[in-house]
Amino acid sequence: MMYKKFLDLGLQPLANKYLTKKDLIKKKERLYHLEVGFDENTKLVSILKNISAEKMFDNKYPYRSSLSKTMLNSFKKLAQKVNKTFNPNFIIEIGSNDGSFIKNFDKKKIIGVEPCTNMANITKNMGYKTYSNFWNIKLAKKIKLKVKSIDMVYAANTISHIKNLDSVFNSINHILSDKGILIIEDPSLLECFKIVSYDQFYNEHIYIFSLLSMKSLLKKYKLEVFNIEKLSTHGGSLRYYIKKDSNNKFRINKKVKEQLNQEIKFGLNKFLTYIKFSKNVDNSRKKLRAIFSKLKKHNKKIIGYGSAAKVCTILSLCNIKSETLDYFFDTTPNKVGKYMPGSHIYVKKYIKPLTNEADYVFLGAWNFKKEIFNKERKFIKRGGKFITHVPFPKII
Ligand code: DWN
Ligand code: SAH
Repeated sequence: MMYKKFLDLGLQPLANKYLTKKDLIKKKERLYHLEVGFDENTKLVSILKNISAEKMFDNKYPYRSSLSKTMLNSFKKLAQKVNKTFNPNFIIEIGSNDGSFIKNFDKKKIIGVEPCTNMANITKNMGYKTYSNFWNIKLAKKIKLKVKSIDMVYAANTISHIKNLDSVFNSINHILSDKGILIIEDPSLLECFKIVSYDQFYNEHIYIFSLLSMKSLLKKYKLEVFNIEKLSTHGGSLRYYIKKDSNNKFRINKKVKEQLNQEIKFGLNKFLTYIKFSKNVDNSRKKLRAIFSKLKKHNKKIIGYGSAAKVCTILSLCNIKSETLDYFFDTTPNKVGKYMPGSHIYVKKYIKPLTNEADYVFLGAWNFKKEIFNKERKFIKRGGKFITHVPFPKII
């Protein structure tokens, strides 16, 4: 792959490595230069430097999908649809995290693969067979010896985290029955570019896929997208329904062509579009900094809401630290009481809806704006203000 660099996001920490007070004193945090490139051949977009997976996905991974109602609902809806439409005999979920998807299925019909042992233990304790491993051919062979026919593989927000795509798809091909289907969902590059959500890039997100790149990738493995769904989760995602080339049971839905046309119309096949995006990011950075400076000049108190991994990219790029944002509210047990990587802003436990904690609240988890604004409607009604950086920096 020949990636042409188009975006420089500066020095960034690992976005899920929260620090204790002790860590802060010892200052043992490492920063990595985060740059993003485009491969004109495959149309794949990737960060340029990769950090070892073992470093990022260990036994202390804090992120839990189940803490967002939006995600729980999205997984539940998909489970219902899958049962109705495909009625699979046996499913494997890659990147099962804390079980938000697999808990919708019978324990005999699904297994999880999750390298973070603390997360894998959660689903094991729920009674689901879970392999605490990275997805690779060795594991695929091991599982295939035990389960006869696997007719569905699902991976949400996970394939984008795995560097070696050859290994990912060869292993899936090995395990998936000829009539089986693969469902992948990940943030959509088109949506990311449209709303300048440059925070989709952080060290865990090695790739941001488009249908264009997914299609060209899959060809190599004799796999094919036969349908897609646009999702509003994670700021705009695409769900790809994929089959083996040899499987003629499914027709290619016209949505596939429509999405491809939209991506081409937007220019995702041209490097110039990527250069434009980089300029948009720079403008977004300047505008957000201007908003914060102005508010601080007027001595306003600002806090953050939702210490998402994505927030790290914004805070590091815009050089926002605890002088500007007093603290972040978050619901994640393994984040509260610790300091955010890079910015070292303190994470406070979110207990109840906002009252008058601050003049302005920076929306870190902007992708759950609907869920959050619904929860905080009283605060908003009383004139409480939020700051967001998408689709452009503004106060709402
Ligand atoms: O790709 C990934 C996605 C699936 O999850 C991983 N690499 C890591 C993670 O990314 P993220 O941290 O950017 O995801 P979220 O789901 O946007 O994070 C939201 C954060 O906000 C979580 O820490 C939970 C928190 N939250 C909250 O405090 N109150 C969320 C909601 C909805 C709330 O009401
Ligand atoms: N599927 C969940 C979790 C996404 S977070 C959801 O959509 O909400 C990304 C998950 O991928 C993490 O739990 C991480 O441990 C897992 N992951 C990262 N690399 C992986 C790999 N090589 N194989 C399997 N899972 C992996």
